This record gives sequence, C-alpha cells and structure tokens, in this order.
Amino acid sequence: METAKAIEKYAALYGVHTPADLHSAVSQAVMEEIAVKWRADQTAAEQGRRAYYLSAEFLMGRAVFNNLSNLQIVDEVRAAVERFGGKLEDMEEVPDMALGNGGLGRLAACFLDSAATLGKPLDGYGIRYQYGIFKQRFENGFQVEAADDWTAAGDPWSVRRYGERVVVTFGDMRVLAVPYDTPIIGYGAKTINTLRLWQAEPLDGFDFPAFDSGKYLKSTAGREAAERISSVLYPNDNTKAGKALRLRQEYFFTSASLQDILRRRKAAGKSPLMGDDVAVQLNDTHPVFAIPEYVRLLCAEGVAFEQAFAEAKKVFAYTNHTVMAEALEKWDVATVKKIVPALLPILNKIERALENELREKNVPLGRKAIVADKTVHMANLACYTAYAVNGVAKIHTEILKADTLSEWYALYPERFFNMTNGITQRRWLATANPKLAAFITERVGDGWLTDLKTLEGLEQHMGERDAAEFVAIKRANKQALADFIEQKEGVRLDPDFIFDIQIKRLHEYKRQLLNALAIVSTYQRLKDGELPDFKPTAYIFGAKSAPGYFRAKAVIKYINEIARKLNADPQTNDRLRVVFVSDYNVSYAEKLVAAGDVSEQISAAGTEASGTGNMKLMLNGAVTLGTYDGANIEIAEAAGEENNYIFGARVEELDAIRNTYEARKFYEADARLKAAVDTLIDGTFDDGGTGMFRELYDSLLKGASWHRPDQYFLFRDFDDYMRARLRVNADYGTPQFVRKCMMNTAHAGRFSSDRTIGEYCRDIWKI
Ligand code: 26W
Repeated sequence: METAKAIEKYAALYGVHTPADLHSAVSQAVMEEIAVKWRADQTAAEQGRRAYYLSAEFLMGRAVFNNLSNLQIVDEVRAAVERFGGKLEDMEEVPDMALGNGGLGRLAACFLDSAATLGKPLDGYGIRYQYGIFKQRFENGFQVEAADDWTAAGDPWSVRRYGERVVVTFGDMRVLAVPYDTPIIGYGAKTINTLRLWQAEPLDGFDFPAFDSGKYLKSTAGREAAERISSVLYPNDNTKAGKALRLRQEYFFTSASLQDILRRRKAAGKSPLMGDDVAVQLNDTHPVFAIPEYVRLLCAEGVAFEQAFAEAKKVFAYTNHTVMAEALEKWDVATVKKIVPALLPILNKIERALENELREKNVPLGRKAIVADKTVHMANLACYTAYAVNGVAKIHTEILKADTLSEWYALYPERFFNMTNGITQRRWLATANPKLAAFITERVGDGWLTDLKTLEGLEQHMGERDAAEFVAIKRANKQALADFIEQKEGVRLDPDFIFDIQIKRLHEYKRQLLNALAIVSTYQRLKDGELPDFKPTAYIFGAKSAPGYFRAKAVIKYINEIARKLNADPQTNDRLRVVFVSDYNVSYAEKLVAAGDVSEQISAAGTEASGTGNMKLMLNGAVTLGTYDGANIEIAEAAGEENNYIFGARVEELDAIRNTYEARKFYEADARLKAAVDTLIDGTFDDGGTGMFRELYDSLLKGASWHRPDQYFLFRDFDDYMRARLRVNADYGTPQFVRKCMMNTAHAGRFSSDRTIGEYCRDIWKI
C-alpha cells in the first residue's frame, strides 16, 4: 500500500509518459520504502565478521522486476501501475544494467542476491562503467557493435554518495573515485546489502587558467582523462586486453575499495589490521592489485612490510574462473611502473618473500614467479597471498590442482577448495518463469524460494496430469518467446517445434561451430530424404563476440547465413529453423531459459570451467545435451545421467590424443562431416568476400602458427554429437522425455547460488 502511494506521488511529480518515466516512479517509490532498512543493515553489517566481493564485472540485468518479486509486492505494484493506464511489462523497455561480459559477471550478481537472502554481510565493489557490454545488431549477418549508454534515462536504483569519494593516485595523475550504491534486496527484504560501484571523475573539474588563456581543448583534457577510466567495460571474455587503461581500471577500483574499507574501520575505531574480521574475495585476477594496495596502505599507516603482508594473507581469497591460457593476466613491469609506481616496490618485496620461502623449503621457483622477466604475473600473486584458492566446478578445481596451478597446489594443498557455481532461483525461476514457479508452489509449497532442494518433492508429482500441465507451461513459454523473437528478429518460430538453445558468449572452445555443422549436416540429410522421422526443431543461438575476435565473428556470420538459407527452403523449413537472436543479454536470457527444451552445453571437455547457463536451463526443465565438462558433469550426476544426453570425449581422452590428433583423418573418414565442413568453402554460404569462412575451414584443417588443427576437437566429437542429437529428437514428445525434463527441474536444488554462498561463508569467509 505504501509503495502504491509513493508511486502515485512520483508519477505526479514527474509525469508518466514513457516506460522510463514509469520505471523512475516505481523505482523511486521502492527506494524510498527500503531506505531506512537499508541504512540499518549497513550499520549492522559493520558489527561482526564480514566479507566483500571485489569484481571488475557485475552483470545485474534489470533490477525492477526482481526487486518487486523479492519484496513480494508485484501484485500491489501491478495494480498501482494499471490505475494510471500503464502495464508492468512496459518496463521491459528499460535497459539492463549490463556491466559484465558473461558468466563471471552474472555469477557475481547471483552471489549478491543469495548473500542478501541468506542474511550474510557481503557487499560488492566494482566499477560503474558509463558504457556496459556493447549492444549488438546484425547487418547482413555480421555483428555490429554500438555503445550501451545504460544511464541515459537515469539510474534510479543507485544513490550517488559524493561525500564518500576517495582519491586514487596514479603515477601520472590523480582522480576522484565517487561511489554509487545500489541496494541488494534479499528475498523477503530481511536483509539489504550494497553494491558499491566507483565512478572516475576529475579531482578539480575544470582548468580555468587554461580556459582563460584560450586553450579550450586543454581546459577539459584533465576531465576527459579521468572520466575515461570508468567509461567502458572491456568486452573481452577470456582474452586479456593487455592495455594500460585496463590496468588503470583495475587499480582504480581496488584502491578505492580498500581505502573505503579502511576509512570505515577507522571511523568505527577499528584497526586497519582486519584479518580477523574481514574477508575479501577476488573475482578472478582482475582485482588482484588489491593485495599490494592493502599492503601499501598499511605501510603508509606505519605498519612494517612483513606484518602488513602477513595481514594480507589473512584477508584475501581468490577464485579462478578459467583455464584458458590467453586469459591469464600478466602486466609489463614498465606499464606497472608508469601507471602505479607505488605498487612496484611492494610487488618486488612480495617476490623476495616468495623466493625466500621457497629457498627455505627447498622448492624451485618454477612457474611461480610474481615479478620476473619484466612481467607481473597476477595469478601467481593471488596464489601466493590468498588463504583460499578455489575453482568453480569439481572438474575445474581438479584441473587447477593437476595442471594450471599445480605448483601452487603442491606448495599449499590446504588452500585449495572447490566451490561449484550456482544461480539464484529468485531471478531464474520466480522472475523468469512465473508459470512454472506457480506450478511448483502448488505442489510442493513456496519453500523452494529459499531452499531449492525442496524441488525434489516434485518427484511425487510426475503423474500424467502433472506432466500434461508441465508441458502446457513449457508450450506457453515457447509461444511467448516465439512472439518476442518475431517482433524483435522478424523470424517466426512454431512453438510445436523442439526449442534447442545455445546461449553463451561466442568462443571457439564453446563450439557453437560444432552445433552449426550439425545443423548443416541434418539439413543435408533431410534434403537427401534421410531422417524420415525427424521431429521439427528450431535451433536458437544467442551470443556476443568480442569485437576483435575474428573467428568468433565468422561463426556468427556462418550461423546467420545458415539461418537465411534454411529458413527459406520450403523442402525442409517445416522441420528445420535457425535463429540467432540479436543483443543477447540477461533479460533475453530470462525469456530463453523458460522456453528451452534442449540445453546445448557442448564445450570441449576440460575447457568450460563451470557454466551457469546450463543450470538455468536445467532448472526450467530442459534436458542437457552436453559434454563431460564443467558443471555438466554434476548436473548429470544430480538429475541422473539417463535424464540427460551426455556425449563425446572426456578430458582424459583429449589429453591423451592432443599431441597426435589428426583432424584431417576424421574429416576424410566421415563423408557426412566432410560434406558439412565443406560448406565453409564450396560456395554454399557467402561470407561477403571477407574470407572468414575459409579461415574457419583452415583453423579446423590446417591450424595456425599458434595452434594445431581443430584445437577444440570438433571432429573428434562430431559423430557422437550427431547421434546424441538424434536420440534427443527421437525421444522428444514421449512421456519418458517429459519425465526427464521434470527430473531436471526436481534435481536442480544443488545449483542454487544459496548453496554456493553457504559454502563460501562456511569454508572460506567464516561468516
Ligand atoms: C582478462 C580477460 C578476461 C575476462 C574475463 C579473462 C577472463 C574472464 C572471465 C574469467 C571469463 C569468464 O566469465 N569465465 C566464466 O566464469 C563463469 C563463472 O565462474 C564460469 O561458469 C564459466 O565456465 C567461465 O567461462
């Protein structure tokens, strides 16, 4: 009721002419309502032991629907909005808060939701990029990027706290870091935590002397240099940018965050030695400069280096999110010296401490150097300092121990933990799929909202009528998605088709190209009159490619060309449709996961650290068509291998054949594989004269200076994959298939981020 009144007040104040106006009115009303509780929880969190999550990315998506849902005021607000002629759904036009690339950033967002719901004092620290991940459109099938000016119509979910700004000092400039706070409203609003994002601004805005002397450009140069630091999210996922500006971003937000933590402690009369009451989780290596920065700040307070570093070892914990070699961050010492010279002596001291310790233990330096060969190795800095190091799925943690970080595991086995990722069921079921949520609540109650394991009770509700209702809900979601896709992409899908979905960043290791080749092969076989019983299938892709990732862009173009040709072929388009949705993001994902029949999780074994989209589709009742990789393994274990479609080489096999693998032999030996691959070069599809398709072909058959042919083993897995797809196709529509889908939902409990955060709290943060 209170919220409804406040909405009317803000509507009167600003008028409600556009969805953005409506969004402002609703958001401000909610902000007003939670303000006192939010402040009280911030104060309370300062009392006991607490944790911070430092991350260069927070992929929050749209706040409004999830907040209304967590506050349990959706119906009240819907009624209020309708009183002045609007619809809640109008707010689907407001932009996502997309300050992240993919899995790592979305995981951070799920974690904040879970910690607030569990009542755990966990605040996030990051960067308030002016431009989030680029907006994507297709021009003639090619990806085209545009800037994502997400705050253009305002940012009603954040509060600028200028009074808490801090100064960040670089070698060549000083800037202000101004915090913007966003409330993280746990389910039932029992706890409200904070996401604090830093915006870079000039220390002394405008250079009047320069302006007065007629140097107009120079008068704003300082402002521009400062603002550039938080202007744009680097759109690389799993490849390092290696750019000075990126280093600046990393130091900017870690320095501001550490200063902020220490300032608040000082105000509360607490010691800067915070190992006993603060844990700082480093989300990959991007925030790892927090370590030397903390040591530097302590030393500036008069603490000796040895004691300061000993304290740092009690504070920081590090999560690794990838084994891709090209993602391991390294910085030139020369760049570090120029941008953050104050850190270099600290880094050198840490290096010496490491070397001394290894000498005492009689262990060679090996690959563990932090500062060596004019390079700073961020993962080594993290592993040497952090009291806990974790991977994000069982297989990933095992690979870290056996391979990527094996030397560190040998040195400090007790530091290593597995923390299998999770997703928040509040966004990925309650908000994304209200129909299925209601179905579940009618049968097992609403306990699943805070205890996802209770979904197991669904096993008692898989009779004929339950199954029929479950299928009807999936069909309604498919219809809604088809309508949305038609309106947005201009492609009509039939909800009676199987919806086979691959949504994730575009990367060679994720093997969207394998899916594309399988589609082409299916098409060729249908044209040849094979596969008489093939059930109509729509293959749906969603993915952004890093703007400079040539091959990933080639795969997008290839799939768009496949879609163009197949969708127009009257001989097969009653059974085969393909669509690559544009500008895939969190909000699009909410619609897609609710409508998936089949979840494509087909990375080469040993490459996908965990995956979290796999969990979202599982929770919403899709079967996984996947490899033994990342969390797929744990998904199949939880839901039953017989309820999923697992195929392809395991990591042990790929490791064994890696050095002798001859991709061409597979190609020559399998006529179907060859026929599909050849469409890259035989003129079937047109790459607009770019040579991209030829380059893809060569990547598979010739390799390049930096990799062997078919480095992700598409050819090894092609036939297994085709067979698994045809099994899915044969099973679809049967009662057994519906049961598989329901079993996946019923056993998704383990993949709640509540479980993951519970484990971090218990085993790593001790809160
Ligand atoms: C330095 C460039 C860069 C940028 C982003 C390197 C690495 C990244 C991320 C770590 C990539 C990423 O998002 N990794 C994903 O993390 C998810 C959450 O743990 C996992 O589920 C995915 O498997 C993993 O690819």
